[in-house]
Amino acid sequence: MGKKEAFEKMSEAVQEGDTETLTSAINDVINDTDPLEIIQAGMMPGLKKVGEAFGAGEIFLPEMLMATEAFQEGMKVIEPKLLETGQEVKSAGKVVFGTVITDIHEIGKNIVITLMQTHGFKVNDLGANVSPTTFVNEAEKANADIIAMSSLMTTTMTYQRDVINYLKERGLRDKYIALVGGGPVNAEWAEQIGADGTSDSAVGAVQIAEKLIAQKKGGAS
Ligand code: B12
Repeated sequence: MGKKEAFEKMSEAVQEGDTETLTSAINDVINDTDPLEIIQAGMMPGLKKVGEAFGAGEIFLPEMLMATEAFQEGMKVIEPKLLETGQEVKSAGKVVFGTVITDIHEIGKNIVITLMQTHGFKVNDLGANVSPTTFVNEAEKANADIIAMSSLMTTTMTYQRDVINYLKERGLRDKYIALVGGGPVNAEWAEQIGADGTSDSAVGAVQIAEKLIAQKKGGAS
């Protein structure tokens, strides 16, 4: 099977929540395809269509859940390959990463975390539904460089601002690089709430993290 055909099959399988077809299409190409390309060109288009159909009222929560389950099973096949591509480099920096309070979407966060790990970041995954207090306490405990927040809903993105305000309240704002991301987040929002950066892709997230860490370390010496 050609790559294009395999990617189309993956997208359809995600939409149908068909784990078996998805994992078999992934296995067909995994040995000679960039694992990130499989996620981006094969699996994510399927999830995007599911989101659109849900938004349009054409499908309901159970279908969205089935698509999620298939996606996550697919990730289990891809993740080891993705981690293999990472070189053992000295720690690029420490990150605490979570999805904001009342938001349980984790797929994007998990992809960004895996890619950060392949680039030498030490990431403490706080999971989903993370309160501002937990973000900041965990960052303090880990002596982190970066606090990274994911949010997938317009109704929860405001909690990213709460984390930043809470940092300010505790007099810790300048100690951390604050990164924000997730579906509704863009550069304008990041600037508005006083975050240090954002990206709409996992690759971009790693690049901005690397850039800001270099600036921070450069500035500190
Ligand atoms: C999968 C999914 C679910 C799954 C989540 C499972 C899980 N464990 O994650 C389930 C089925 C549980 C779910 C539940 C709900 N969902 Co939902 N869901 C989705 C869906 C289809 C895909 C999200 C996703 O994973 N995308 C793929 C990932 C890879 O993309 P991503 O998260 O954006 O991440 C990328 C970038 O943004 C970036 N990134 C992500 N995080 C970060 C962080 C940083 C720091 C940086 C730099 C970058 C970065 O890198 C990632 C990789 O490229 C979206 C539709 C959509 N188009 O987004 C709806 C969607 C987000 N859901 C929606 C809704 C409404 C809900 C529910 C409220 C439904 C309900 N009635 O119960 C609940 C919410 C429950 C809650 N309290 O959170 C709406 C939100 C609308 C809004 N208000 O904004 C959407 C947009 C669907 C729609 N069109 O209506 N959902």
